[in-house]
Amino acid sequence: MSLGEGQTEAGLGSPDMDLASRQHTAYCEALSSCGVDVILLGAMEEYPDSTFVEDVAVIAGSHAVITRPGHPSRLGEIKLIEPALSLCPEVDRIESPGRIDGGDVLEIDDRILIGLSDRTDAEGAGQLCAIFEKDGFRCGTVPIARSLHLKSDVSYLGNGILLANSTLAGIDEFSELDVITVAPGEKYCANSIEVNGRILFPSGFPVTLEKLKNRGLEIIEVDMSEFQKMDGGLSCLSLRMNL
Ligand code: CIR
Repeated sequence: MSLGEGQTEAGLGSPDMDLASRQHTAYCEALSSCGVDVILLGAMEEYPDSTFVEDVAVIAGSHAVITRPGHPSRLGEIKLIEPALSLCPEVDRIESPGRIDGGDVLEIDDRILIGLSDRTDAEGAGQLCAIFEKDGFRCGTVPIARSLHLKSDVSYLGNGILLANSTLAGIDEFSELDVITVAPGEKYCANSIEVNGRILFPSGFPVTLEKLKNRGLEIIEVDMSEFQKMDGGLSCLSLRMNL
């Protein structure tokens, strides 16, 4: 496992590979427990960030778009994602010079919001919008200054509920949503996922966890410590398809 050689600015030290492997297995089991069929992809040792598979494709509905990841060390990951997307009836791709990481793409019902970050530029975002607008999505962009990706700071939990860090909680794009603000000091847990009505949520963030439970949300906690060391959020370990 070459995970520890990937890109990171977390400053949390090197991941423990055995623990990372066990955490990945537990993550897959959590997905399975939500009634999802999990397809496990083979390791790509030459691409240490390839476990963060969310960045190399965007799937909305049953339409997949292969991205052009924004960090040069990750560009080659896209060549191996295509076979895994063969279940999707429609597959498009972002063309050069556009750059976009899937971590910057947030789907909110019939809307797609794209973060313009160090990894995602206006050209890449424009191409993605053009593709998904044909499917009836309303698309827009939002600048991301302080985080790796848009979804480092915000997650859509379904039923009009959004979980967001205070930096983004109040923006106009979310004005019609029921926004739960992440507790101070718990920034990492803003990245969570809703799967068939349950929320996969990183363990170790008790104040925000309580807020979600108080809303009646059903939570499955998943330990993400070793992936957090590599700047990876919970969403980025999987691509979710609704076929
Ligand atoms: C990177 O810097 O590209 C990886 N180390 C982390 C990517 C995390 N991706 C995500 O949260 N969508």
